[in-house]
Amino acid sequence: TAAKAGPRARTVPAKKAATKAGPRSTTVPAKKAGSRLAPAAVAEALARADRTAVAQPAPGGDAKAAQLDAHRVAKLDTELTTDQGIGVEDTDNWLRAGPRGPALLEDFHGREKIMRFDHERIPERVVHARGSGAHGYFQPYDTSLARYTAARFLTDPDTRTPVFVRFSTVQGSRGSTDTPRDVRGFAVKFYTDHGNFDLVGNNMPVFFIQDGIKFPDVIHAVKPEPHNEIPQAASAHDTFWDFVTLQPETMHHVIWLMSDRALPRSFRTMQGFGVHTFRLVAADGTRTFVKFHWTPVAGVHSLVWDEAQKISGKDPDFNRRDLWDSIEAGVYPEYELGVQLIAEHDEFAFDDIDLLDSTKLIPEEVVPVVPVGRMVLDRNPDNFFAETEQVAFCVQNIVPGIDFTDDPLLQSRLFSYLDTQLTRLGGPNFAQIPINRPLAPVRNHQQDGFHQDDIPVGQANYHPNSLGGGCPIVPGAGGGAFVHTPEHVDGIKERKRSETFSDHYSQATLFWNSMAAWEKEHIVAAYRFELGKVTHPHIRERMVEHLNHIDHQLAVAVAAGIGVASPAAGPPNHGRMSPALSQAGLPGSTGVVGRKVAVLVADGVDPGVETLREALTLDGAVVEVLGLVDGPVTVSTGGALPVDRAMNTVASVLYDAVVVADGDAAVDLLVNDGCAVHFAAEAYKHGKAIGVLGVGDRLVRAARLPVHEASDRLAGPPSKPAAGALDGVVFLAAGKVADGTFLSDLSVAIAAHRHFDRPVEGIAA
Ligand code: HDE
Repeated sequence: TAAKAGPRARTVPAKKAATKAGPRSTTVPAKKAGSRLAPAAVAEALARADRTAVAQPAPGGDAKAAQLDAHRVAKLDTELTTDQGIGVEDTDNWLRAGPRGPALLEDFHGREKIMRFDHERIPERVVHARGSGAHGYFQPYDTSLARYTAARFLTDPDTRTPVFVRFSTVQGSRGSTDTPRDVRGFAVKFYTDHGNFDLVGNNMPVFFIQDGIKFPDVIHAVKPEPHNEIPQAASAHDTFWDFVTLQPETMHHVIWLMSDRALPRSFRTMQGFGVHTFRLVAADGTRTFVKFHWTPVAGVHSLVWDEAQKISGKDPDFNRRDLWDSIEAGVYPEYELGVQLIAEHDEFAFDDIDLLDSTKLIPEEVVPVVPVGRMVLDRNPDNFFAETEQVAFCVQNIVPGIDFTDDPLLQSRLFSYLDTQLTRLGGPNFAQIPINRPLAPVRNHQQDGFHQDDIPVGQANYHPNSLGGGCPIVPGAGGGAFVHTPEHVDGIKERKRSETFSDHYSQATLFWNSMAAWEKEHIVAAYRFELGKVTHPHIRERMVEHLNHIDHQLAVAVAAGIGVASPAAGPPNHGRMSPALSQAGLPGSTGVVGRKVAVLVADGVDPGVETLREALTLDGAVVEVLGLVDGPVTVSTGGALPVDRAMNTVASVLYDAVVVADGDAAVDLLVNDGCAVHFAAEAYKHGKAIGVLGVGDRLVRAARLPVHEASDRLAGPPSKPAAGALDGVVFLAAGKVADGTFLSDLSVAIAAHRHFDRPVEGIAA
């Protein structure tokens, strides 16, 4: 439609655009096409050129996909050219004087090829350098938010707004691992009809600092230390803990960082938060404070720390691969957007929370999260650099119906994100990069600069003008323009923080109190691990003092692990809880969809394993059969079973559950293989569901897992009804078929994600 016309339509009238053959005319020159291209390719190139005129929604796609279409370059059926469209005779040999002679400067193709290679890198993001992106859409459920906001993309259930989302870690470099203990970025670019709205959030609802002026300090402290650039993708080092212990406002975010929230199992299984308080603005001007929440449909699930560290070696692309594979498999990551709404007159209704303080959250039990709509990620990018690397999220990108608040952290971000793109993307025209282009028309007198990709036509490049018909006309408030909400501002110019920002412990205590027993154990272990890497004793001691202000038991437990004297009783714990903060209390996954199951087999395997594989696959699980080596294994009844991978190329940490196959000969082989025994033991130690078929039980024994009265169980019912009663280990008696009760028990055990109640002391894995 005209409203969704691509940006080129604005500068080049549609009729002309077709003859100009669009941006790709350099790689697919229409004139020369006859000599170089197959007829189908020519037709395709011309059709693509046409599409540059007006972006049409692609079949089954969306308006953004159609806009990007104009920039896609297919190489199939084409011939090699230089950047100037000149055909290349030979790309394997530099032009030289004789086969053994010196290289000639004249080789324009050779020089261009090397020059382009030399300049492939751009600066990585100073934070959130490591990330993965995906396309999708957002759609509101109904019109219920219309009372609060004029933003149609939030209130019109018939409007599907294209989005691009980038998930990231914070500390590590672009090539670092996916699974450090770290905050995750959750940045969403909505390509709305009224321009781009960027909700640049994190997977934790609070932030380390209250004022943006401290951002360089907290980031310098957490990043690799300046003298030796160690450690990569880790907060477990002196400078981080030195800083946070001297800046107690960090304490709330730090306890989130020590929780399993810092180790998401998947980008599909983590929450997202806008963190700051924003405003919704209704058509009649009414303003309402709002906090944005994303809740994953697949449940909120994490890894455990031992596992996360091992994954960093076994598959540093663990989360990236999971996102990519899920989308390719059609298991689309999905999130519900929810809002907490606070009437403007209630700004000061919370005794202990200043809405402008980003180190505080509003408990969901106090202000409920109202569901607004859903976001589905259904398309992988075509090119990592062009899209995921070049996407420029800017907190300042806001659309009518939403507005900022005076949160001092938010206010600094309004400057930083625009500013950082200048260096990162090489100039002020980064909004013209295809992934950043809004779908809404862009018309103004901004001009020139590096990488100007548009050709503005006309004489008048100033406002007001008469030579250009007064255009572009300023639409004003009535014309759908963004209007800053009028607000009375009065204050003394001073560098001062509000007194209402001074409580740094009570919400850290709230978080701690709300945790399940296993979550508390993981938090204590995380503090011990991180502080155990801190070489200066006085920093460890300072941290124990802070913990004592959060909870005395917590401080005592951490102190005992890091060689610090147990502190005397601290201030009393206020005893309040917010159950919504506990992952244990959040909805989990409802089935096995997208869950990765490893099936351990060897020669002589019982054929029953095939039934199980089919049933789990049918339910949406990703089942991989692992042999001791690659290649099919023999089946006890004759024939062969294909193997997906050799066990030593993967590890239990890359799966959500393990099944041990039945078959005397096969289990003998597995029991004698250290890799297989370790596989089962490690999966058990990490709390994962384990399915044991028939004599596969012998592997569980070899791994010395404390689940044995197993043989007694086998003498009794083939498999107990409640998986929980077995701590997530589900047995099938020999000779029985792996369906019915066994299948449903195993599925329940897998969907439960982890079984942390089982005893794991002494498991060697
Ligand atoms: Fe960022 N942050 N940030 N941040 N941030 C950046 O912008 C900054 C903060 C967040 O996938 C940078 O384009 C300041 C809070 C995400 O591309 C930079 C302050 C939250 C991403 C920047 C903060 C975030 C960034 C680096 C304190 C959660 C990755 C590259 C005032 C609500 C976006 C870039 C992507 C990236 C500055 C604090 C989230 C330097 C100054 C709070 C998800 O501009």
